[in-house]
Amino acid sequence: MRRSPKPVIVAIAVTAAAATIAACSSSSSGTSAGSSSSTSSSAGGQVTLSWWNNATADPLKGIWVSAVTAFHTAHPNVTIQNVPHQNEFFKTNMPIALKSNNPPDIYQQWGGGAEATQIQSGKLADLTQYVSGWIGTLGKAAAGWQVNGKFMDCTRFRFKTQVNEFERWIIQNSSGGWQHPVHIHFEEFRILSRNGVAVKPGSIEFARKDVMQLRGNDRIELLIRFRDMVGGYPIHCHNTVHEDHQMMMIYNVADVGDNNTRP
Ligand SMILES: [Cu+2]
Repeated sequence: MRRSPKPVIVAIAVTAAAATIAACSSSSSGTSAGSSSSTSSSAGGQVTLSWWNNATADPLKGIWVSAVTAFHTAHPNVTIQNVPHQNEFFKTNMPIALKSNNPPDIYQQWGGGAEATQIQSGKLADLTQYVSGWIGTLGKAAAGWQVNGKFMDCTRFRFKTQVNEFERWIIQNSSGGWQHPVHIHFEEFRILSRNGVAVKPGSIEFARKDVMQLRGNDRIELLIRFRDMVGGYPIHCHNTVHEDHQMMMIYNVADVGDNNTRP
């Protein structure tokens, strides 16, 4: 490696996650945007809540039905109406439901841009205080799609590389079985080794690439060269669900790089 004083190893570990749960506030106190859901009801100590989720098919559909039944058994005064919808439904109809002050009491959302906008509407309840005692027990399932434990931040570069230099990067999948097709923008790279096994001529992986197949627990060592252009570029998982929910980072090709080995 040409980079002095020693090659930079950029370790990029990806972790897994699922959607987040958002709840709509039914209180109008403290905010002019408070909603009044017509789908929840309370009478004689009995509460009925509507829940929109995307489990339209088994096995998850059956799991949620069982969960709703179990919750009602544990809390006989609470009935949850399980309402499955297709994924696209949430992108188009949740904003409409919120704008019309007729949202479900609980709904599924994927963290990221759409949820950020909905939070700004003031119509969602912050559940942090209610879940902080146990949410950690869910492990990665509640951790969000992250790179090196961080979500995408469009306002800053995670690291800088130096123009006209090479770097050696380590891309490590520690997400517990999820696969991530990782796409590096701007320059193509060469995979040097996968899980400690050198990639040699004749292997399909020997050619230059801009996307790598990062299978469960894979560790890929690659060589990447930055030629005559400077500027900011993204690295992201090419699974669009992961990508759209913050499994992404941006880096900067600059006149002077840095030695950040865990950006
Ligand atoms: Cu992914």
